Parts: sequence; structure tokens; C-alpha cells
Amino acid sequence: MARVFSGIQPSGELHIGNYLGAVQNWVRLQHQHDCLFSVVDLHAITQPYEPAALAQRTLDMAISLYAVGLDPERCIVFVQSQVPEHTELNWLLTTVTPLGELERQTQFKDKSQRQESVPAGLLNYPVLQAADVLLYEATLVPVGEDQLQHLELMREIARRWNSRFANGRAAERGEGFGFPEPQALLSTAKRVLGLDGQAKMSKSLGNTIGLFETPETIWEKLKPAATDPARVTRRDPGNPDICNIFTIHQGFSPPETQALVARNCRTAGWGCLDCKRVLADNMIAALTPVRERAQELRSQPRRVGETLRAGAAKARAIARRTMERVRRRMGLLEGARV
Ligand code: AQP
Repeated sequence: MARVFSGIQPSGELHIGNYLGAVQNWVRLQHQHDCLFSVVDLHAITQPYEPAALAQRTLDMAISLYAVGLDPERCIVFVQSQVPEHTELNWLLTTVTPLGELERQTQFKDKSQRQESVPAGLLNYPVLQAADVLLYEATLVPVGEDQLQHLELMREIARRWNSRFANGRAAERGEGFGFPEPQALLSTAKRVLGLDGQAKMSKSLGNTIGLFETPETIWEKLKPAATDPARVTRRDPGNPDICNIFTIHQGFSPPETQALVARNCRTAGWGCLDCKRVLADNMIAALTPVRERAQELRSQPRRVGETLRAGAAKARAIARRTMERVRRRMGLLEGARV
């Protein structure tokens, strides 16, 4: 079984971009691999945020993950800041990370433009992400397309650390330790655009459909959403391959409906509103039970907190073992020696 790690920031409500791009895959993977999924609150604080609201948002995101189907009996779900080894490994990895690589990350450039004063934590974000994954020696990372550049850097960090600190002769004796180079795992909806059809759907851009919206809101948001820009009038044929609404259909509608939608789009048999109505019905059918499960979990915050702490304890047991080996390889003085 491969080890899988992925995370999500508690920076707002879980939306269908996060769901179709990553989280839906997580639910499937928990049945096939050894999986860890984290609510990465330490990443979320690299953007402006409200301290009084963060803990509640973290709990809400965990509830969302349980509600969509992550089962604490099948995978480890935990809050990043409850496993301090993430920040320790982050620091150690910064010593092998080239500054130039960090400065050329697209997400850093985008997000730093939106802030007046840019915190160093935003620059360091991909190193913390590398620590998240390498701490568990994970080999598969299910993410959306926006994270591919970070994944490439993570592999580079692993290679640099290995070439500096992994000991070849010890490895021959079976005592070596080096980080595996993790691979990204993309879903079919690897990039869901926002409802305006411009930027990617993003919690911080307010262009989302949340996973827990009511049926009325889902329809109200879908109605004006951007489609193929070439469809100006009802009679113009469209191209589903470049339509964001069709991407969302691929996540919520069965294959035969997708085929029907594509045909009716190309022949102008349906207008965009007809296509959106079918999508709304399928989304509502899929998301109503998820919304109900979330409501039930919200009424039991203490139980959710306990489940998360148990998840953090399991994650920490793995993280500690990795850190013992990392510290030794990097030459840090062991307490037992003096
Ligand atoms: N629009 C998207 N399409 C496909 N996948 C997406 N993901 C995010 N947006 C899309 C994937 O969701 C996972 C969790 O993302 P995150 O919360 O760690 O951070 P993010 O990518 O920065 O998500 P947001 O919604 O855009 O958050 P903010 O606005 O706070 O930055 C990741 O695997 C991501 O690829």
C-alpha cells in the first residue's frame, strides 16, 4: 500500500473546486492506500486572517471532511498545528531550499500581489508543504493542478536533502534513510474555474459554490455562471471541452448524462440554462446528504475534537520516527548522548 498525504486550508468553506479537484479523490483513496489528510491551519495563517475565527474554521473544515466521507477508521484526519514536527521539519528543509525557487512560485507571486506587506511565511509556504508530505514519507499527493509547481519543488527539496544527508553506505546495510520523491495525483476536474469563468475557483476570491449551500442558493449561483463565451445566443452551438459548467457536470453527473449534455451543447439542442438545471438537480441530489451529515456533526463539536486529537496522536507517532532519523542524519546532538 502506498502512503498518501494531502491537506486543505481552513481559509473558508469547502467548495466544489476543492471537492472535485482533490477531496473527492481522498474519499476514494482511503479505501486503497494508507492515507493521512490534514486541515493545514499553519498554511492558512500566511494570508490575512481573524485569530478569533481560525479555531472554529479549522473545526468546520474537519467536519466538512468527515461529512463528505473521510472515515477516521480508514484514514488519519488531523489538524496540522497539533503535530509540531511539521514546523520542525519545515525549518530543517529551509536549509536546503534555494531561495530563487521559492521566489518564482506562481502562487507566491499571485498571493503576494494581493497583500501590501508580504510575510516571509508566504514565501516559505511550499517548504512547509514539503515538510507535511515528507514527514510521513508519502509517495502520492492527490491535489488540484494549481499545486503541481509546489509538488515539483517538493521533489527537488527531497533530492537536495537526500544528496546532502542520506548516507549511501548506511543504505547498503539497510540502515539508510532518504525521502521518497512524491508524485502528484490529479483528478479529472483538476482545475475548476470560478463562477465568473476567469480565475480558478478559490475560497479567498469569493467565486465559489460551497459544498453546503442550500438547493436554492446552488441554483441562484449556477444561473448566471459563465459558460463557453462563443454561445452568445440560444441558437449558437457550444464546446463542452472549454465550458466550466461541463467540468462540474463531470464531477456530479453520471456518464450517460455527460454524453447527453455534450451532444446537446454541440448541436445547440439545449440552451445553457437547460444544461445548468440538470447539473443543479444532480448537485443537489449528491450534496443534500452531505449537508445533513455536516449539520449532525456540528451539533457534536466535542466528539469531533476528540476524534481529531486521536488522529493527531497517530500522525505524531509516525512523524516522531521520521524526525529521529532526520535529526541524526543532520548531525543534531541527541539528548541521550550527554
Ligand atoms: N479551483 C480548483 N480546482 C481544482 N482543485 C482545486 N483546489 C483548490 N481550488 C481548486 C485543490 O483543493 C485542495 C485544497 O486547497 P487549499 O485549501 O489547500 O488551497 P488552495 O488551492 O489555495 O484553495 P483555495 O480554495 O484557492 O484557497 P485559498 O483561497 O485560501 O487560497 C488542493 O489540492 C488544491 O489543489
